Amino acid sequence: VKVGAKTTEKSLDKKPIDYQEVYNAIADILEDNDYDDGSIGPVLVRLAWHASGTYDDVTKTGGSNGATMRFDPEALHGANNGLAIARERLMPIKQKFPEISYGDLWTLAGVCAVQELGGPTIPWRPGRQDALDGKSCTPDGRLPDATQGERHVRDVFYRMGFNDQEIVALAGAHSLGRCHPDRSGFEGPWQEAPTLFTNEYYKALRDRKWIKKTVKDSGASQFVDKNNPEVMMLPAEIAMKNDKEFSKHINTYANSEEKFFEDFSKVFNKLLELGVPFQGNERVYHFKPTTA
Ligand code: HIF
Repeated sequence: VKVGAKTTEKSLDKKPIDYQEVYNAIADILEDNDYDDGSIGPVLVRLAWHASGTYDDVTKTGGSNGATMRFDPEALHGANNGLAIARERLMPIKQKFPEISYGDLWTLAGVCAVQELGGPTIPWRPGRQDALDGKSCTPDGRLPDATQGERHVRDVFYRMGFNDQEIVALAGAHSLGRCHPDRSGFEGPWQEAPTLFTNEYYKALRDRKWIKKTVKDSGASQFVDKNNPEVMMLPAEIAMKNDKEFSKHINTYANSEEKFFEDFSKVFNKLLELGVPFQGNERVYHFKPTTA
């Protein structure tokens, strides 16, 4: 029996997802004048990264596949404080495109936020499948602890499979967003324009005079710019600045935003794909920014 095109179409009950449409829908909800600095983009980038950064390259566990942060105990891990807000903000998108997995949605949202806030195009492909419960939640402690030093940063990112250059290329994402005393205990943005993706983070880290300060509400120790105490650096970042190998790369990216964008695009894509069981035939998307 010859199966006509019509019959074939009818028997497919699922319409393929147009991920550019999902991207556009997320881009549409980024701006919010009542939230932080006027955009929910930064917290979406943090959600994408915390979903992915639990990956362990030795046991091949963790990562954005499964979207296990929806479940306890991972939802309750201290490192994920404040990310329920990001997950809730994406629910209307999930309702509009119910076929998308949470892991795909969260990582796509991170890509969208970086691009819409002025960053480079990040290649992205679908393929994450949702876990049905919290059985594959990762143990607490896989994400970095900002109170620690460069040895700890290396331990955490080497475990994911990154090298020193890649760690520093990722770090520039802190050009976005801010710390919240009620989430991490730290306070403030890393530089004065927290809704613009630029290489200003590296310039600030390299060139400004950072002095130690205690956050009043939490008692946490952080570093602030001597000339503008509103902006901050985490203890882990000052430790990186004082590390010879890390500081070499900080200097490279402070000198060239172009090089930063090129390397960030590769390394953020790598982060978001850690542990994802791709079939190999997924289309790679290069999303068109809505601002262009
Ligand atoms: Fe962050 N990060 N991060 N981070 N992060 C915070 C906020 C953001 C670390 C600690 C913190 C990366 C690496 C590290 C973003 C993106 C990335 C906060 C503040 C802390 C403490 C949370 C809060 O109080 O709301 C440490 C120790 C890291 C290893 C060096 C990544 C590279 C920079 C991997 C990355 O992409 C973003 C975006 C935010 C801002 C969130 C917001 O709500 O504005």
